[in-house]
Amino acid sequence: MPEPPQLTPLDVEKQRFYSQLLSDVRASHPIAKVEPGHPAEETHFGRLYPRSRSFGHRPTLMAIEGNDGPDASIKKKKKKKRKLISRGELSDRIAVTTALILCCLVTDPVFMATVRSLEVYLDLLSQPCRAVHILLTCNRIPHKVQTVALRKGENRTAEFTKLNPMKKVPVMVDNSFTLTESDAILKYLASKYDIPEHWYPWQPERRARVDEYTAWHHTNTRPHAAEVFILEVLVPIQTSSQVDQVVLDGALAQLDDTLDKLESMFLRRQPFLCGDDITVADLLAVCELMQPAASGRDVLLKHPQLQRWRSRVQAAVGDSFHQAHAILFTIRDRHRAKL
Ligand SMILES: N[C@@H](CCC(=O)N[C@@H](CS)C(=O)NCC(=O)O)C(=O)O
Repeated sequence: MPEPPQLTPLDVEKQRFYSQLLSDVRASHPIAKVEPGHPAEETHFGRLYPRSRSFGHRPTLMAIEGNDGPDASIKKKKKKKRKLISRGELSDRIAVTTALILCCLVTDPVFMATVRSLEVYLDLLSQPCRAVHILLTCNRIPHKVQTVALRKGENRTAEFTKLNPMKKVPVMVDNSFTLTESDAILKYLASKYDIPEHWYPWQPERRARVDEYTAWHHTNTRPHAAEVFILEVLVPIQTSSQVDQVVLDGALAQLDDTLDKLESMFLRRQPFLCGDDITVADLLAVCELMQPAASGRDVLLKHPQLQRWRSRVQAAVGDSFHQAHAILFTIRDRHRAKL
C-alpha cells in the first residue's frame, strides 16, 4: 500500500477564501448536494489511508505535499507550488470533466453515429425519399441508406412489409423507432437532430406555416405532379404503349393550376414557400416538381417565379440536390438522347 500524501490543513483565512470560491460550483451539481463528510466515504478512505490526519468530519481544504512530513513541507514551502484541493472540489472537478467529455461526445456526429443508428429505407426515384435524403445529407446527419428498389418489388418483401405494412418508401428507423410518411420523417429529423431551426421552426406561427403547406401539398402538388410522371413515363414503360396525349394535357392543366396557386398563395411575398428561409416544405415541393423531368419535361418552364424559387432551394441545399436527383437526371438524359 503506498503511503498517502501528507495533507496539511489550510489556515482559517485560506479555508474561508476557497470555500467561497467553491460554493457555487458545488451547489450546481447534484453530487455536490450530498452532505460532505459522508460516513461511507470516510470509512472507505480511512481504510485505505489509516494514517491520514486530514479527512475529518467536515471537508477541510488541504495543501497536498510530498511524503516527507509537515516539517519538510514547511522548508519546501517557498520552492514548491502548492496544490490546493478539497474532497468537494475533487468530486466537482471529476463531475465537470465527465460532463464536458459527454457534451463533446454527444455533439460529435461521428461519435453519435456509432452509438445511435439512423437508417432510412429509400428509392431515390421516389420524390418523398429524395426530400428525406436531401435533409439528411445537406445537414450532415449521420445515417445509413438501405435501398429499396421499387422497380424490383423490394417494397413487397416480408421483411420490408414488417417495417411498413403500407409497403411504401420512405421509412426511417432511428434506433428502435420506426416511422413512415415523408412529412412525419422530415419533421421528426428536424426536431430531433441538431440542425438549423429554420428547417422546421419552433415558433408556433412559423411552424404552422410549414404545416399549412405540407397539409396542402399531399392533395395538390404531389398528386398533380406525380400524375404527369405516371402518364408520361411509368404507363408507357409498364404497358409498352404510347403516351395518351389527351389525358396528359388534362393532367398538365391541373398541374398548372396548382403551380399558379403555389406562386400566388405561397410565394406571393417571400423567397421560400413558408417564409424567408428554406423549410422541409420546400424540399417536399421541389422534389415533387422535379419528377416529370424523367421524361425531359420542365414543368416550371412557364413559371419564372417558381423557377427562381427552385434555384434558391438548389443554392440552399448545395450538392445534396444533385446527389438526390442523380438517378432521375440519368433517366432524363437517356430519354433526351432517344428523342
Ligand atoms: N405519403 C407517403 C407516400 C409514399 C409513397 O407513395 N411512396 C411511393 C414512392 S413515391 C411508394 O413507395 N410506392 C410503392 C408502392 O406503392 O408500391 C409519403 O409521403 O411518404
